[in-house]
Parts: sequence; structure tokens; C-alpha cells
Amino acid sequence: MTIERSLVLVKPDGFQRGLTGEVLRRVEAKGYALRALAILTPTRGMLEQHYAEHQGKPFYEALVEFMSSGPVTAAVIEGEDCVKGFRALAGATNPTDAAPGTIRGDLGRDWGTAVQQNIVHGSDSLESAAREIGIWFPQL
Ligand code: D4T
Repeated sequence: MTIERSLVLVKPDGFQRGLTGEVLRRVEAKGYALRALAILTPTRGMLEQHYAEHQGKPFYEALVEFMSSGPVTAAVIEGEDCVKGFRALAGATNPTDAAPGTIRGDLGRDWGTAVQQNIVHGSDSLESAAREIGIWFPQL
């Protein structure tokens, strides 16, 4: 097992609700290390790169608008199998379906918005993690 890195975002809804500390607490309590941390409001260009796979989907414009609506906390986390491990901590994409015990299951809900506001993002593969860390932390 090699040590992995993953990109975690506390999205604008989570940031605005003051949940950054709770998300980072869960990451650290799980045993993953924080390797980089930043608060920033992403540009449209960053989000177009980050969400390139979703371009053209019905929720794409609402997603980019939502993600650029305010500050986010971006983190690089590290640990064995942490890409899969953080996805498990985050829970299902739809917070209504997300299991209790997960970040989205415990802290998220459907707010009736055009795009799901589901508090966190976590890279979905090692390849995505490397690509996304390059977008959010080009200095690393
Ligand atoms: P992210 O990428 O933000 O960690 O979320 P997921 O990996 O769990 O989900 P995703 O990439 O498939 O979707 C990105 C983002 O778009 C929202 N979304 C997604 C939505 O509002 N409606 C949808 O039908 C889908 C598939 C939620 C997360």
C-alpha cells in the first residue's frame, strides 16, 4: 500500500455554515495528515478545470456558480488509501441518501437548490487527486 494524497474541499455551503473545523476534525480523527491548507474563492477558470468531466451536464452551470459563490477551504490530506477513505467519510453525493455517520449524512440535507450543496468534495481516484492538487495547489 502506497501513501496517497487526496484533495478535499469544504464547499461554500460548508464554509459559510462554519463547518470547516468539523470536517478537518473528522479527517484528523480518522488519522489522515494535513499537508496543505488554504482559504480561497475559486475562479471560474479553476472550476472549469476541476469540473471538466461535468461540462455539458444539466447541473454544470449551477455547480460552477455555486462553487464560485464564496470562500472554500482546500486541503491536501495524506495517508494510506486516503482517496477511498475520505470518500467513505464524506458519504453519498446526495446528502439525503448519505448514511448517518458520514459528513454529508450528519451535516447535509436537500435545500431545494438547482445543484446539490453537499458540504465537501474529495478526489475520486489517484489520477483525479494529482490533477486536482495541481489546480488548487500549483505550488506543491
Ligand atoms: P464532488 O465531485 O463535489 O466531490 O462530488 P461527488 O464526486 O460526490 O459528485 P460528482 O462529482 O458526481 O458531482 C459533482 C457535484 O455536482 C453536484 N451534482 C452532481 C448535482 O447537483 N446533481 C447531480 O445529478 C450530480 C451527479 C454534486 C456534486
